[in-house]
Amino acid sequence: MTTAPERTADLYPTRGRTEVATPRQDSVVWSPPGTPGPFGPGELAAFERDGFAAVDGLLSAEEVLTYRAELDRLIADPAVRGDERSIVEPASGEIRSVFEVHRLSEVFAGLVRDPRVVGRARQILGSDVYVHQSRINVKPGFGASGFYWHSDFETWHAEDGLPRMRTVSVSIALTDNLDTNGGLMIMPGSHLTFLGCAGATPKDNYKRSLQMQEAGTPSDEALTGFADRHGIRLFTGRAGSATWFDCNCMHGSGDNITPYPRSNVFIVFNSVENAAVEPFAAPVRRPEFIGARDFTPVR
Ligand SMILES: O=C(O)CCC(=O)C(=O)O
Ligand SMILES: [Fe+2]
Repeated sequence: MTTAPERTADLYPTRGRTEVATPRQDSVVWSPPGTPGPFGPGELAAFERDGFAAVDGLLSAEEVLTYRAELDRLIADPAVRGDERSIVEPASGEIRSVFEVHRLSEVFAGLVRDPRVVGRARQILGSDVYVHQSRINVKPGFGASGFYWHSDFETWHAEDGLPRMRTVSVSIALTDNLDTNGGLMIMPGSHLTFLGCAGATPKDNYKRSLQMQEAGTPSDEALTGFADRHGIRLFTGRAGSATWFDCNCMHGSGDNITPYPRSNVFIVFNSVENAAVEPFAAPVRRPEFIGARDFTPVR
């Protein structure tokens, strides 16, 4: 075996023979205390401790209407439906997710550049940022399936080659997120432990994992330990509210069997100082619409 000198050290081993927990090796909030921005100092401290911060009314009711109309336009467009960036529900054939919405749509590109959005990402990550991934999870009513428990960073490290935990997501509600329609659940404080998952990554894993996650799934024992230690918090809020969460939060959501859609846009910001390298635990890179390789900072 040869060791290429340029290979980036793997601080977070995963997809080996056994599940292994590693303490977080990275900061959570990267900007120095007192750095100005949309988040107040108390909010940043809570983000550091819990791994998330909820922002009520990030968007006005009027803005929500604009983004909702754009979502409706996208999912009604046969060209979008036929695009590889649209993922359909295996059972109903309805659109489950649309990836790279900030490239598909000028309206969502504007949302990424909005200072209320990118400003918070810069404040948490302490640098310029680029978009590693964007997606809308549509979650229509009457049976849209959920997202099983996972850490996003586990996948982004294993399959996309993000070296360090310097990545943050925002989930912005485009419909009301109720306590019944499949809202996001996070285990507070779980972001401080990296759970390396057991099992090698199959080639083309992403095609299956976008419909139903398998590789990168924590064991029942580990999830029980995490939940007993940290508890589980459900995020609800009116359309226009937002949840910021660290890349290593243990999170997921249940099915939506209500009549009411739960449609949220997710934007994943990565620090330009943490650009993707080769995957740490997968045979091939995922496509760029899932894991970006264009590291141009958002301006
Ligand atoms: O939409 C959700 O409820 C969760 C989505 C999620 O965790 C993801 O897209 O990585
Ligand atoms: Fe996720």
